[in-house]
Amino acid sequence: MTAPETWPEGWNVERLHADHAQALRISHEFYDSATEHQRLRVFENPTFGRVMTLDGVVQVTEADNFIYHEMLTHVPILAHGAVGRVLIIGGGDGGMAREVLKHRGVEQVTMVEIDGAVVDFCTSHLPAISAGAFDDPRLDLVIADGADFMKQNADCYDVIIVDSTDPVGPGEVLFTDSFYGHAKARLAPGGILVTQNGVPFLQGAELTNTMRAFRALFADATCYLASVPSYAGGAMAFGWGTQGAARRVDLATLQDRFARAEIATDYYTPEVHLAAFALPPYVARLIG
Ligand code: AG3
Repeated sequence: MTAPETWPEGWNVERLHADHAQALRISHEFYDSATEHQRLRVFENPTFGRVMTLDGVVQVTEADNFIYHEMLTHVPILAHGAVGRVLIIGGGDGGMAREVLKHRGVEQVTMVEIDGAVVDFCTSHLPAISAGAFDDPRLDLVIADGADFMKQNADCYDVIIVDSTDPVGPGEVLFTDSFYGHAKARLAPGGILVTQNGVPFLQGAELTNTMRAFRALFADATCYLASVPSYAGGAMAFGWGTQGAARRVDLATLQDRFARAEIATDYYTPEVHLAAFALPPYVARLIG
């Protein structure tokens, strides 16, 4: 049986997977229109707060975005220990920049977002996500294709964060071997690449492909996990690639760095950080 043609009015139905859908009730609609690149919708849900979807797929919610953003920023930044420059690919809602900029040692953040409309609409309709990040003088916002930028740019970064959509539509190029190769070339010595890699229970092939590419490029290639309620289907995987030894950082060192950073978190702790790299066998098998 195929999914019904029409879904109940007043719900956002996410059809990212062949055999699974997720619906969120819309208690108030703020915006729903096509940008130059994709369909963008911002609405209110009583449990998740304001929600932003791209082509129907939940990207960010006010209530649970802290999990995703804290884990893609504090894990690589604190594992590295001396991050000055960060590159964010995607991240138009500003949540990633918000968490990166909490690190006082970070001098410069370059954010490359393909869709300027996402930045504009999130700044006006979801200001709590960026929380002022776009006004920080350390942030350099570039509206451009992330894959082109990675090819053409010559700067080096201590951490590169790929905050992409899923590998359908505009985000697809951000999951290719050539993109990962260009990203590696933009890492400073000891630099770390982290990526959004989907929910492995439902998107196993995506993780397998990225990890195959990472293994060919990096001395240390793996993924780590966190469960984000609005990314349905179980834990989400984050790709991790580096030539350095940042993954071997011990708990005491992380605790010391985290204490000095004086950052308040709702998900990240040094203990959660180390535990996130423990992979259940169903995920370990997918990464090969
Ligand atoms: N971008 C990642 C959304 C991935 C959703 N995928 C899924 N549910 N499988 C989030 C952007 C937040 N800055």
